[in-house]
Amino acid sequence: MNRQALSTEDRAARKRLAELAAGRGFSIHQDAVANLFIRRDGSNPSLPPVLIGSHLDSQPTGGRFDGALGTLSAFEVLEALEDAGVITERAVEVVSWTNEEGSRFSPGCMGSMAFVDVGDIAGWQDIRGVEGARFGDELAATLNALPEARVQPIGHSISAFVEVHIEQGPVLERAGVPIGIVTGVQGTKWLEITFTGEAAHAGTTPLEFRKDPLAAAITAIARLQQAVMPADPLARLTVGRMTVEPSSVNVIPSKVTFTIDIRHPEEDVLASIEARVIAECRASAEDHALDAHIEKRFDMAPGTFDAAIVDVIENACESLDIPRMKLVSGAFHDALFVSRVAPAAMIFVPCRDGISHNESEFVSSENIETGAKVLLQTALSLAQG
Ligand code: HGY
Ligand code: MN
Ligand code: MN
Ligand code: MN
Repeated sequence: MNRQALSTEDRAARKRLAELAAGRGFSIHQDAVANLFIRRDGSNPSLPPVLIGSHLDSQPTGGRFDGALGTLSAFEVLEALEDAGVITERAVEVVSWTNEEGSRFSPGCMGSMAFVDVGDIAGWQDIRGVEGARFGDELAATLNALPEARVQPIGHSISAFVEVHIEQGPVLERAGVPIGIVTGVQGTKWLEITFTGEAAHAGTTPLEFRKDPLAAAITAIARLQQAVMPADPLARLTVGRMTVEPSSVNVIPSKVTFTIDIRHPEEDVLASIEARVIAECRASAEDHALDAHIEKRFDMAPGTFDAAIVDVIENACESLDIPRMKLVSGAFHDALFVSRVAPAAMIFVPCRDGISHNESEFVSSENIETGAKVLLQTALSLAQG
């Protein structure tokens, strides 16, 4: 499904969630970057709320569960508390973070970055989406699409944050364990590289006259693919997007732009891979007599979650007699940014064959239910003062 951030489809999903919330008498609000909050009051309004949730935006060919599972499981927790007439001391709030994926507009995690004051809402306004839309216009349309969700100051105080998410990898399924308690998240860097050469005739231009940005990109990428992941099983290097101009069968391209997504659990290794990518790209550009422009599009340092929240999730699993295992997330998540302002951790559920960012993404109803039960028990523990 294609529900990219701040799109018509994303606005429709937010609208539906807001309607469900209104139907249960929960209050809703949004902030300046359209993070959407749904609140069920507690008995002591002076206490900062417990925050649970995830994101609704998706990849161009994303699955139904990445993000949405965590957001709807969190909403289900509010409904379960309401149905059971449970009064928690702290309010419990559900959040849907804006633009976690970063696919249409980079960086990713814009909502949670802005919430913890490491974003740049003003600086993001003129960012263009891959299809050309302006971020500021799409953000305004998204805010205006939910007039019932008043815009309130960003970054309100919370006591803790817990996010349920599909693992997006094979570990839990292979281990036959229904719950992952996420202790940390590996680091991520996104680079966008543009090589500019000279369009020329494919048939008449000999090698020594060519300024071919695609040849340079292929050379650099081949060298990196042969060097980085084979040398380090923990390293991840992905070229996810490439545009070629003018993209004609018989024209030597004038310009090529491509993205490189780098991941590693160790910050210094992540930095050394980034340096290697930059060096290879610059060397290949020089070899092909080209201009290279390299931009950092996302930079999320690896991090660990709060041990106390990990313990609360562990205790929740224990009380529910649910097998669990601890693991570090290979995917980045809003929870890691949120952990800068409040104790946070995550609950993973297995997804079939570990496949995600793919429309065949699948989670069994049993695993969905188990994840929501652990989230409910965790939220209850955190919300009782
Ligand atoms: O790319 C990620 O790690 C996340 O799934 N958006
Ligand atoms: Mn996600
Ligand atoms: Mn994702
Ligand atoms: Mn996430």
